[in-house]
Amino acid sequence: MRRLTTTSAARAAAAVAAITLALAACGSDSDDSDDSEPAADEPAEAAATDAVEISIEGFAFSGATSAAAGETLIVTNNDGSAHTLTATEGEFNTGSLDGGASAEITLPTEAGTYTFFCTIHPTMTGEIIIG
Ligand SMILES: [Cu+2]
Repeated sequence: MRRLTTTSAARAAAAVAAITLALAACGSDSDDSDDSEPAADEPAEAAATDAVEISIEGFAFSGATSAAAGETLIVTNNDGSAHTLTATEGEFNTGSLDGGASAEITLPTEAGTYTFFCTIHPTMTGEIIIG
């Protein structure tokens, strides 16, 4: 019983190895002939995705009020106290930022007006329009 199981496992492993090799060979072939994939040295797309910034100072948010879908948002806390920038519906969140700290978050890809607040000081609120 035990020996039979071992033999089956060994056969299965050999079969998987053979399939993996076949797939690897196939994948390498198609990579050589596939020109539709964007080249790594295309700077245009990366440059189009700028980051927007919001800073926190005096227990208030200031800075960007709009952004492109999926854009990077850089949040900098210039206060002595820790703050967060947290979407009201939870789509994005910096987590707690100590005084002087900053964080980069990715904004939602769905267009709309997103409100946010500081979970430590819920009276701190703001909004950003994405789209
Ligand atoms: Cu706060």
